[in-house]
Amino acid sequence: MANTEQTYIMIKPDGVQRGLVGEIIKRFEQKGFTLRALELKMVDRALAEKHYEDLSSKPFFAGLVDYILSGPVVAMVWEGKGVVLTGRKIIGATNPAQSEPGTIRGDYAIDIGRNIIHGSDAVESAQKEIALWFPSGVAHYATALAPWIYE
Ligand code: 3AN
Repeated sequence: MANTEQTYIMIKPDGVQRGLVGEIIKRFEQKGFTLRALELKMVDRALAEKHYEDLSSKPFFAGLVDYILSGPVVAMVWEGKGVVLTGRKIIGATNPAQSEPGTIRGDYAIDIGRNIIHGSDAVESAQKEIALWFPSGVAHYATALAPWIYE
């Protein structure tokens, strides 16, 4: 069902260290999306390299992996109609210099290599990333939100 589309959102170490966890969660919550999973964790190198494997040939890959390992991340699953695409809009363009004000990166980041947050770029990659970061699955808890969000 479209209302149960899910995406993988991760607050990177800079976002955690800068105290932006609450602000980021607030934006997804207030939009009307549902939080389905959340974990604060240190990432191991194998997981970081797997997550970014499509970028492994890029010159910035080693630095990107070290950055993700540099402190705890907040791994989350968010759910709702169109959450993958809308989540990307809430986050803003990859390079904060091109992110619009009002987006997370547009409001809080300057450098592409310290851009605070990750969001899956397609439904298919979201499913892969959720399975990678939450291998034991995502529990389903009832929420009273749906009748107030969807017609
Ligand atoms: P997005 O995170 O918006 O999906 P991707 O998948 O192209 O963007 O890049 C993944 C991550 O790699 C970015 N969030 C950023 O931290 C890093 N990155 C991308 N391009 C560069 C670059 N030119 N220099 C340094 N880091 C980069």
